[in-house]
Amino acid sequence: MRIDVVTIFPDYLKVLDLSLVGRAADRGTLDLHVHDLRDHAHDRHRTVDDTPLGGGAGMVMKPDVWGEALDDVLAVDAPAERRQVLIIPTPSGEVFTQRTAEDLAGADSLVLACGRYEGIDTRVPEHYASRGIEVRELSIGDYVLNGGEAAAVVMIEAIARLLPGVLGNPESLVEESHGAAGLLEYPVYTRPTRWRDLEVDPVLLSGDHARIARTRRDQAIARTVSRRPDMIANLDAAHLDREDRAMLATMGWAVPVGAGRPVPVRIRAATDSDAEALADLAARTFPDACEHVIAPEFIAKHVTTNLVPGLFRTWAADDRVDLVVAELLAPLPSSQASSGTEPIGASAGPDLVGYAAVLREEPDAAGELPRGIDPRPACVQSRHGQVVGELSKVYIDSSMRGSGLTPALMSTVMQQAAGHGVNLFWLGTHVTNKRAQKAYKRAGFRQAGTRTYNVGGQDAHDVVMIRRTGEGL
Ligand code: 6SD
Repeated sequence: MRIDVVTIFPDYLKVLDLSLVGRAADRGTLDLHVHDLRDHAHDRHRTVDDTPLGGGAGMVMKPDVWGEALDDVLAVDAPAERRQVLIIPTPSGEVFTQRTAEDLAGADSLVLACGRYEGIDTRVPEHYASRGIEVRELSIGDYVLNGGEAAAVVMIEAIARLLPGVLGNPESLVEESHGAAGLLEYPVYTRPTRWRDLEVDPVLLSGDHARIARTRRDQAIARTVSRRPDMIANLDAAHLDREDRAMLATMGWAVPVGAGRPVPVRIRAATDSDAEALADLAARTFPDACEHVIAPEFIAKHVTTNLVPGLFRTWAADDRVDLVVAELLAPLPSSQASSGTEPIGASAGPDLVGYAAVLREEPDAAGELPRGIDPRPACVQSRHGQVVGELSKVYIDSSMRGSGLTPALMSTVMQQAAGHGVNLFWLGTHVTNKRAQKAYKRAGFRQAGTRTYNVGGQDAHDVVMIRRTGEGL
């Protein structure tokens, strides 16, 4: 590739003679030429600037001087199959990204015109574009430099390292930040494994390549969430596996059913003012858990008698109950909203899409257990000193199936309950609900037995699953 740079400070570009760009130039992969703009100014003072027409601060670079310089450097009658691009660094250009670098690395020759002062007369890019030259006005970022030279150095380095033979190890091009994955690069470590009291994750030393890859991907996600939420909002959901989604959901991003991208959610402890929204959510999610096995009228009876706002109000006030909700922070596009019949702005309450509760088996002053707690099945044996909690349970709005919210809510509520002393969790879920059983298994639960459970007066058969803290995961 041939690169020509036009500038009033040719020495500025000498940094490119160092390091890999310089070596590429030595080897002939890169043919770099730097030209002094003042060679095309013909007055005594070699003037390249003049005052702005219409007034204002500073000076503007003269189009006649730039025209002569660029006419010299641009191969005007180059064969059409040779791609030549005129690049003008400017803070008002389109943003130069890795995609731009990849695109420009495919050109045969680049000409970079470095401005100074207030910039180059606007007719210069206009003129060359009208003569059929591909002109790109590019910004390397939202900050203002004194001239185009530093920006030119940045762009040349980013482009040159993509040229075949420039980078020693082309492998390192595959995995890097701002590649197609849409995530920042994972953090990297080398020996010593313990440095100034800082240890590296032992997984990296395990030799277990699948676990290493998973850990790194989780770290890349965590980093991107905290540093570049704009990139998370643009992730293509098709490239996110189940574990990616679970990780994202714990960090406040969930992928709704049928949505192409993650949306912001908040997983938080429920309060009294969530009661109405929780009852609504319970009414629309409870039937999913058992609709094919229990008659609709029994389900309806259970919902209207048990899953009422008063239950959630009591739970929010009871310190033996850990109640966690997932709240949508921005409305879903209407095609994905499950309550599509609601007029806009009708529900003033929080937009809840999931909840999970753990009820600690501990009598209050009056000797009463938490409201709604199920009798502990015989297959759940608690040894001395064990604190039992019923996971009762994880309900997710149909718009959020597979969004990662289920594992995120489960781990949040169990962590919270463990902090309140619970070390033996149990739950009951309908024998036919294999999807739920799989999800609980992934969360570290295992089957302990079965129970018969009364839903609105009708018996249902449940699988009972348990998990001790520190077990399973
Ligand atoms: C006057 C210039 C040319 C001045 C620049 C480019 C970016 N991203 N920030 N600042 C810049 C380029 C500033 O000539």
